[in-house]
Amino acid sequence: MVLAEDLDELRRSALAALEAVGSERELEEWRVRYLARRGELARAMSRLGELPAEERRAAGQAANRAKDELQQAYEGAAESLRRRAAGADHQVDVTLPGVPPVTGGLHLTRQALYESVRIFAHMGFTVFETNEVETDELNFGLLNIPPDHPARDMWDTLYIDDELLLRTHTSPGQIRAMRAYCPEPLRVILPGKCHRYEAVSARAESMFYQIEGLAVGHGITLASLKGVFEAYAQQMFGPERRIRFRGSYFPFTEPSVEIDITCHCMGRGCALCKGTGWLEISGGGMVHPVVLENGGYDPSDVTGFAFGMGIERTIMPRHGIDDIRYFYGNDLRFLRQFA
Ligand code: FA5
Repeated sequence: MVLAEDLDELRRSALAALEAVGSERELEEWRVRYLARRGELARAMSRLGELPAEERRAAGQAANRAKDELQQAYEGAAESLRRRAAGADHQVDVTLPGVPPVTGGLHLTRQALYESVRIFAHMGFTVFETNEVETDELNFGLLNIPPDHPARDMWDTLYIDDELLLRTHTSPGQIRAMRAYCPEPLRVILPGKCHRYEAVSARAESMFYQIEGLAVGHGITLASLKGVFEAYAQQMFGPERRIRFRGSYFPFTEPSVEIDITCHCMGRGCALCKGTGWLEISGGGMVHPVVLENGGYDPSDVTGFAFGMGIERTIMPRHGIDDIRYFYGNDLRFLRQFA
């Protein structure tokens, strides 16, 4: 039965060719070659009439089966091509190069805050968090700076209304901490954001961070402040560093000092320290008796020291940063150097 064998061969080669089809165009070429009116299958079937009558029926049935099978295979291939095209957008090309994930990092100020907190924590200080929006009374009045006191000019203030303001320093937290701890002795640091209505320059920002330190108890002297501050400076900036006190004035400390640290030029004199060998990093002093009283303590019983340092100005020399405006200018080229 030569025709039947030809049909079988045709069916197998058509199915094999369909396996290799990968596009709509190739599928159409396949259909024209095998299934169209003048295609190979139609040509083979046209030979049915040449067969003797007794063979024609069985061969005709075999031809119809081959035709049905190829037609079904054609429709299946068309459907899978359609599905592949619809899902093409979602396909993952595993050979493409990867996209590195963008990782963030701690801001330079935050790193210095954490480092400072760790150092003070080892000396027994606890972090006390206080308000960024303060009352005039806490920011000034209870710190021994009544209304119209000339010392108010030391802090150019951003007021929210007659009573509320953005704190100009972390010192109002002293009152809050004392009221929270009194009558127990306390040793706290108060890190936080401060705001001043100031002309911005290479040395001054309108928003910056301070770390306030406060210790109240028996037998606390200016020498305690010196010891604590020297230990901090040496751990933060290097064991060779020294500090010195210079007489100063703050209404809430008596006596008051400015605290300087030896410059990294180690006294040889450089542009940063203007040839003096010293850099100012903090204000400080013994807590004024009026302030102790406002915090709830009896100044005839206990004493205390306090300091307040600006974080940005303190770490600028360490990183060779000559302009404070880089800190919050949000220039990633600057920030990434410290991430
Ligand atoms: C005060 O703010 C006092 N509250 C410090 C203090 C606390 C004294 C406790 C005594 C006892 P002063 O205004 O000097 O003081 O600011 C302290 C530090 O904050 C400065 O040494 C400086 O490092 C930083 N600082 C002040 N103003 C700015 C500013 N505009 N930009 C950046 N840092 C500033």
